[in-house]
Amino acid sequence: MTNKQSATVIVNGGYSPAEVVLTQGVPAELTFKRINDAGCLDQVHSESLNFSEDLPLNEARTVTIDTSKAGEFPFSCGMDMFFGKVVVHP
Ligand SMILES: [Cu+2]
Repeated sequence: MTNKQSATVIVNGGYSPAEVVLTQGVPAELTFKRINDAGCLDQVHSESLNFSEDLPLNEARTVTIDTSKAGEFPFSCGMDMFFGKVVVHP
C-alpha cells in the first residue's frame, strides 16, 4: 500500500515535466529544482494548490500537495508566463 508519493519538476527555461500526475488521497510532495538562470522562473506559485515559493538556483524546494480532490491544478512562474499542472486522478 502506497502511503506517500512525490515528484520532481526541473525548472530549466520551463517546467520539465510540465504535467505531474498524482493519485487522489495519497499525501504528496512536489519538488522544484531550478537549474537555469534564464527567464523569470525564480518564483513558482499556484492559487489552486495554495503555494508560492522562491526558487534559488540549484536548490530544491518542496511543497506539499493536497490530493483530497481530483482535477487539474495549474502552477506558473511569478509572472504567469510559464505554466505546468498537477493532475490528481482518482
Ligand atoms: Cu515568468
